[in-house]
Amino acid sequence: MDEIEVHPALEKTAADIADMEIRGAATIADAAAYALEQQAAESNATTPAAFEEEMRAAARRLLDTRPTAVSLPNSLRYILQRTGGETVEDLRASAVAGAREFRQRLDSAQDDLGAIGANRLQDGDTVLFHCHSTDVMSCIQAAREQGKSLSAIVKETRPRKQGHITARQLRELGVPVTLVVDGAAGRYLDRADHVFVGADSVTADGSVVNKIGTRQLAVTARERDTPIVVAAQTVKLDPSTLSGHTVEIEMRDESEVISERERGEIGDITVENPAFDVTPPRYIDAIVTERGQFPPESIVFLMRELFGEQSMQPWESEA
Ligand code: RI2
Repeated sequence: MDEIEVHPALEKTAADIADMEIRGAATIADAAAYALEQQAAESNATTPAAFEEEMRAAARRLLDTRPTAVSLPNSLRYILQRTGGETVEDLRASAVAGAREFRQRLDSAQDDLGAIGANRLQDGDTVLFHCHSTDVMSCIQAAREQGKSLSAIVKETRPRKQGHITARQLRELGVPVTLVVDGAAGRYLDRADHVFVGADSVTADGSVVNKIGTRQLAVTARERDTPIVVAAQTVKLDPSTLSGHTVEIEMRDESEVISERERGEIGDITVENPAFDVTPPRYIDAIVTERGQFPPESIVFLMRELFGEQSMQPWESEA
């Protein structure tokens, strides 16, 4: 257990990520980077070793929140690998600069990705959506700015009904929305020209880890020949999968699925609430990143280029 106290603002960010007050892979990465920046800026450490140990403890606290979205460790790794120097002030300045650079890159990556994803959309197209993804919304916003008229079918996305967030934002972009329950997606795929989903992590073999229900949707979309596009900035690429690690699927509380009263009425049952699933590359047409559009099977080359030589866990304590 960490005995080092982290900054109260970082503690609050960690709690908000765990409670999903802060959610969405890119938004989590941005909030984590900002929290680490605050930790560095306001650290009272008096020696370089104490400063570095404090930063590692802060990163571990953030990592403890949710296990699946790789954007979180990728953001912490980016900053810790750029934190260096002989004095506390050097370390502080490099950590703050690293965090700011990371957040700027995240912002511009989403804009660049949106412009590429928008090219897939034609005027008059209907798009089917699952859950809520800021990377996906960036594609839609760019298409709307190009003057394309679109229609939307939005899956409710149980258990947390995050489709409602997508529906609201699509209305703000002037896109007419039809909201459907998850089980109706197959029927409505006949009306859709594309399925657009986000990602929490993308593995080296091109599998996409995303909100539960994505796999079922992708299999049905493939069967109907409806192209399925994944909008995922490169911060969603999981470098640990290059060396055979697997992505942990977060299991959330059963209270998101069933109330205590309902449970009592049913009797003795097990309730499971996995937040994510894994869609194999054969069901995905393209992964759209800020570096261009890739067939899922080729994403490994981009992953090697971006993460090839990096130390995997800079938040581990030094022996
Ligand atoms: P952006 C979300 O997870 C959804 O699964 C979404 O597709 C993914 O993060 C990516 O979101 P959650 O945090 O980074 O809502 O594109 O469980 O915003």
